[in-house]
Amino acid sequence: LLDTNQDGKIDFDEFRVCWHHWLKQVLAPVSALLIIDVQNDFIDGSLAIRHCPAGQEGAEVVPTINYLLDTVQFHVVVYSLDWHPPDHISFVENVCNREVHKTSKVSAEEAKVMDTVVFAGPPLTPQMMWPAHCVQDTWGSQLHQDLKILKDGIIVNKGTFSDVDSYSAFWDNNKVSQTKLVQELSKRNVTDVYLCGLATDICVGLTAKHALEHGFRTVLIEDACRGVAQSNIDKTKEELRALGAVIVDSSEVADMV
Ligand code: VGL
Ligand code: ZN
Repeated sequence: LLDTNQDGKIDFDEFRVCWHHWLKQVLAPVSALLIIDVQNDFIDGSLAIRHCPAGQEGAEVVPTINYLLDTVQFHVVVYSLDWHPPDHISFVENVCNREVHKTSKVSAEEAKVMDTVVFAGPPLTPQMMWPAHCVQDTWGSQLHQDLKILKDGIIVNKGTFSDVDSYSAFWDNNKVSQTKLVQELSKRNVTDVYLCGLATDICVGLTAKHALEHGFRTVLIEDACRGVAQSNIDKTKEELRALGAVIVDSSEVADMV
């Protein structure tokens, strides 16, 4: 599989790339469970998933995730938190305080939840509108009270800058800034990431996509996630499969790690 030089030696650079991309995954796998945004606002608060078209209780992920934490020996556990300042760009309540670009189909006056507004840049940012949610240091941004919190779990905040949203726990939506997540995983030699939490078709999905781009073996634990809209959940799963992700049930994970 590895090309050799004319003198029959393996090229070091090529070995290094192969090591990072798949030899390590076979010879020295290190697993991480990424628990995405299991926060009050997505469960009982302003963006509760039970009020969305897919209509299931966000809280249903909690016992499944606790079961995974109790029965599977992940090397690393990460809790991501949607962690917005009060003046965040995604809050529909803030539209009138921001400059909307002339190309925006929706004006500041008519903008409502789930409309896409284009804000003046740079960069021009099409932004889906949400009710205020997961404001830093409020009840809504706290992890669900029944979720098991490991004392050596790593907390990763995202969406912390006022002017850009961040569905993914890796990159912001403009792919300009990164959270500390990839650094935390890399320094622990993580090769395989397992994803669960809220919402399948938004934050879990985009985090999984970015995990694949970073070269992690990526596993979505389907029954440990809940989503917003069924058609988007299906689309997300199809996209992730095409990109090389594996989609499993929580009962299958113990045999994989
Ligand atoms: C999310 C909408 C806005 C999510 C975050 O965690 O899926 N959705 N911010
Ligand atoms: Zn958010």
